[in-house]
Amino acid sequence: MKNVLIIGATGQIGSELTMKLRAHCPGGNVVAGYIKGAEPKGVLLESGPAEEVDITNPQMIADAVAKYNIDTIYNLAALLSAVAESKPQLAWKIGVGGLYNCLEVSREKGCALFTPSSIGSFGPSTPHDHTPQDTIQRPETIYGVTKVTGEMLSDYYARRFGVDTRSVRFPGLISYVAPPGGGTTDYAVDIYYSAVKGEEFKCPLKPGTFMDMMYMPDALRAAVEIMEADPTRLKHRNSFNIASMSFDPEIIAAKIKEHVPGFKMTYELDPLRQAIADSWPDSLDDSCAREEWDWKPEYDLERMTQDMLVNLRKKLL
Ligand code: AKB
Repeated sequence: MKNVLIIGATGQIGSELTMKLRAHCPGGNVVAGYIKGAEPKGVLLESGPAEEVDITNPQMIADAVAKYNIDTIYNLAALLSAVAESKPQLAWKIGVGGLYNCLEVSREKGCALFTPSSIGSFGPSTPHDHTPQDTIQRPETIYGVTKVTGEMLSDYYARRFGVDTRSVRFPGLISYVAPPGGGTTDYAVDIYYSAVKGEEFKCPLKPGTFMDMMYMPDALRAAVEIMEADPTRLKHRNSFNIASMSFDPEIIAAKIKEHVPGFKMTYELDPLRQAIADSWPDSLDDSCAREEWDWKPEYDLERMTQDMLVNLRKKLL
């Protein structure tokens, strides 16, 4: 991977992945693809090229690929699970229509393509504990439907046309850099902001709601490592379970309290997010990723909490 196009480069994952890849691919072009109204700023803008690339416009993708001789596309455009429920048509247009555009450009120009899937690709009939790599995927959200469709379409393009499509199923991602927007797992980011600002946190999910979560540095490393993995070892492509920690609101609140003794959490449930979270796995089995490309997380809840608190204090206080 040398010349990379990141579609959705100013979002929660994209803003950090762009910077990581710019450091990782010296001498290459790592292009920050953005949409109108979400232009890159600051170091993201100054450290490399940027192009307007609307994923629903295949010509814009093809033009950026041709202009920078792109060999790898990271397709990070998506509406997250909760917001997608209020705009299902747009979620499909971006999640599936946008992916189709990326696949077609990749087929024509010979690009490798990364498109994240999610724990949201599973549903209530999936085994909830240690969810296997290959299992029932009958999600009940439009987000999940786009993710399962995306996994299957990406595998089809790999089989049928030889497009090098690869993917991981991201858990809820936690970071102090760019906030998520409209996800079911967002509470696990918001809780740290409240703790550092000295505010009481109103948790939208009830105690006992377990979900997989991951610290952003591990997620970024997974996104790079899967694209650089030895293809002869890959039995799966779209998409690998990856995991590092699973907790419920009580566990993360107790961990924060160890570091911020005055921290207080109360509950103000969001029925939509609760229903989505209840339909998702409690914990994933990531043994295939470990076996096929040596995936291994570096952050557990304690290490992540220390790092989040140190960096959020620098950012907010
Ligand atoms: C969401 O909550 O929608 C995302 C996800 C787990 O895919 N963070």
